[in-house]
Amino acid sequence: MPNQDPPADSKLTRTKAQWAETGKFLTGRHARPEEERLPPGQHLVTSWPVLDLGQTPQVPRAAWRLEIAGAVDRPLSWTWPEFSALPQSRKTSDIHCVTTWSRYDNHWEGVATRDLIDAAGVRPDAAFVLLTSHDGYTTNLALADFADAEALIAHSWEGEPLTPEHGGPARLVVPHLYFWKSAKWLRRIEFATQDHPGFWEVRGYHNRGDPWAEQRYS
Ligand SMILES: Nc1nc2c(c(=O)[nH]1)N[C@H]1C(S)=C(S)[C@@H](COP(=O)(O)O)O[C@H]1N2
Ligand SMILES: [Mo]
Repeated sequence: MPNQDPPADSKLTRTKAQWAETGKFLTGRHARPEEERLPPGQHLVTSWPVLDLGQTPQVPRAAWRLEIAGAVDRPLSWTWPEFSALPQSRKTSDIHCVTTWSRYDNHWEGVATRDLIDAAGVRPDAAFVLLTSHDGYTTNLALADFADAEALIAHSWEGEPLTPEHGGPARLVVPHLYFWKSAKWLRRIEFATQDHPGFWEVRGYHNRGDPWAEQRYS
């Protein structure tokens, strides 16, 4: 299985942590998603850039497991066939990356986070979610953001299986927050009563990451 140690800081990681310190890309504007589709300081792209810590875990679907842990009635470790047997959803959404590119109308297919929450029996005292990936990446979300109606664990994009570069076999997609919250190569979802800041959140990125409020950095 791919290495699960937290990744060592690379030059790119140090550069991005420095952007957080100096407030790079901030425009100081605050917009509303109902009025402006493109958040402040973003520009549109039509390609789909690859951004990650530089490792591309290769996880065959046969070896893939998705662990559901923490404040749940039914801790689980789903195999690919079990995950595929859950209710499947199709959603169309925009991507907003904190490095200022946005990409409209991405067509995703996968398991809605709300269906996953039902399947696992998330307990009423859970308020936070910590995601862990096969490259050692982590990111944290409020349960309310994770459970957004547009959020899903995606296995397909534009009708094709997600490629390893973009987080296949399965990744999170939470389109109303900056894309660093959308963990690629997902392997574990932990529901918790306390918040546990993730990889970028401890390196100066905002804890929530609302693009329209330009919550790039903390
Ligand atoms: N496991 C993992 N997920 C990750 C990352 C990462 O380094 N590792 N990078 C995040 C960041 S900063 C961005 S912008 C998006 C990029 O997704 P993409 O490469 O599919 O465009 O993945 C996010 N999810
Ligand atoms: Mo990013």
